[in-house]
Amino acid sequence: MTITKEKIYHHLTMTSRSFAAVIQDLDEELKDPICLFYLILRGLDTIEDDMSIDLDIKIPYLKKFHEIIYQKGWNFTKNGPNEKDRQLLVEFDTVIDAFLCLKPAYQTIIADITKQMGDGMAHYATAGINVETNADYDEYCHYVAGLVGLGLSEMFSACGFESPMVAKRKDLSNSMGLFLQKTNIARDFLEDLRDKRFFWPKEIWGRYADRMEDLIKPENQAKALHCLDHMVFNAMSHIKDVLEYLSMIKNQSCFKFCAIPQVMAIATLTLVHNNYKIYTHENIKIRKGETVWLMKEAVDIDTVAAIFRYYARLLNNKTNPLDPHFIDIGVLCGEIEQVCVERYPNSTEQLARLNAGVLGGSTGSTLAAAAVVAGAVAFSSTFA
Ligand code: D61
Ligand code: MG
Repeated sequence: MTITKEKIYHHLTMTSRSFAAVIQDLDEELKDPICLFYLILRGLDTIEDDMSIDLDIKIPYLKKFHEIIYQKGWNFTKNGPNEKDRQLLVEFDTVIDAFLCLKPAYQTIIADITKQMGDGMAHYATAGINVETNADYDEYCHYVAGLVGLGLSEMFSACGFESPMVAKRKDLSNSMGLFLQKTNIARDFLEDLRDKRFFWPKEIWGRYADRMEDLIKPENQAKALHCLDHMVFNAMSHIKDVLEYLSMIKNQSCFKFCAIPQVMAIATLTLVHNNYKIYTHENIKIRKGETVWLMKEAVDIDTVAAIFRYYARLLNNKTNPLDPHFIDIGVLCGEIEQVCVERYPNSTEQLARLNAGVLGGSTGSTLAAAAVVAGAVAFSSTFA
């Protein structure tokens, strides 16, 4: 049993840069269930992501993965040698053993979400099916990330840490996943293009290019930045829901677990915004010092609201007035500011503290430098 436990947390640290720390800081009751929820979906995603597996093999595995997690001894060795999390599936029997030790209520939630996600992935993996419309984009992101939010909310409510209302608000739980996934999809354009995975909806990129791969041509730079601006605007539409969801979370360990990925996402989106490097470089990431700062500060709703106000201002200042969504982004940033001032009045005081720290303190120099590198006219906000 202890052998299995060690293996599980080994798999977690091997497969996740961003989620390993927040999962390990959860209260004892939820730590193992959420760790296994993560590993099972990461296993499923490792089949989805592998473009070297034939569709007639891939699709049945995606659809039956929710049954596979009950089959002691099962593992999978058909991933290509370079697939990043292939080892997790090679040793998946250790994940299954630990899953079968969970309380049945958690097993049921995990299996149910795995079934829905596998069906959705199978649909979008099918030849000839692509992310065409904005509605498709929301649907695909619901399958691969929104459903994770739904499952987590069910776990929070099932164990009594949070009110039943958290599980009832599926719309808000879904938005938690969509904001994270859409930020990744905007950031990972070049990597996904290289692997022939197309997640940007044609309804958006089709307004700026005839073929998606034309966006990286140097002569299309202006169009490419307009398209990116559109993708950033689309992702930002979930921010108000994210703040409302976070305001319902009362348990401290659940709050940090939920809030840290979201503040990392708004910081990442601010870095991505109006940044041509998205089309020329893979692995665009926020700096280590900025991550450390965010993980330290994202402890309560007032500070998290202040962090969102901070980045909304920075992001707004990076918008080019010639961008087609210059006004739309300005309006959204204004709405974020307004919602925060109305519902989280203490965020104003927190924002002043954050700005003072950024301008003066030791983390400050890192952040100010990051803002300058990002090309922002930092701290001179239209809202100030
Ligand atoms: C609160 C806290 C964490 C939340 C949340 C609410 C709501 C949703 C999510 C986490 C899910 C966010 C997913 C965003 C990152 N995207 C990916 O990892 C893509 O794969 C999606 C399918 C597998 C989802 C696995 C997952 C992720 C985070 C979890 C979790 C399960 C379970 C519990 C807690 C967090 C992306 O992966 C790229 C890659 O292979 O690295 C892709 O293939 O598009
Ligand atoms: Mg995937």
